Amino acid sequence: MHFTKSIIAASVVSGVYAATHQIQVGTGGQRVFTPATVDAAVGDTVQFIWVAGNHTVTSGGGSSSAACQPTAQFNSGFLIGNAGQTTNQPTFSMTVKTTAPITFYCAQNQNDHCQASMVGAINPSADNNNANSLVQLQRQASQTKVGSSGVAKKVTGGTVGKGNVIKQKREVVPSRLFK
Ligand SMILES: [Cu+2]
Repeated sequence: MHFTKSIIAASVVSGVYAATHQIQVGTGGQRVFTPATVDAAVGDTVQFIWVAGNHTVTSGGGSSSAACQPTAQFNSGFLIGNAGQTTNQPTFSMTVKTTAPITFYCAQNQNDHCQASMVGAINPSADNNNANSLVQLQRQASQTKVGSSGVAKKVTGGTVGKGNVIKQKREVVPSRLFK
């Protein structure tokens, strides 16, 4: 007896709908990105919005030597969020071009933002032992010397603008594993 199995391949149409993921910078006046990680598809936009304080979002991290040091991928430069304001706040928007982890940190050396684990990732590794997981990014950053965060000079890899805060469904302040 023969059974014929027909396999119907479902094709996923990509690029039809591009989402925008918003990450708050400095929520509650704290040294945090909220959420610290997002999962994004190629073509999606990640918009960082400054809600309080003087911060950067700068590409870097992924190993002990790369923690709190800039790579050429992207950099917002220093922008200042006005605490308590939900409209017309500074933004840095970038288009996601890969599903590989994209890691970043805040280069503010006053009060040691990166060393306080102000780091994050787009499409981080879910494996907590992987260098591109949030846990390891925070660990790497917390172990770097205070005052040693690399400050990138040029704004690159995205666009600085103004925007409105989108209310977040999930927790507002992430739990901190280090510091
Ligand atoms: Cu900061």
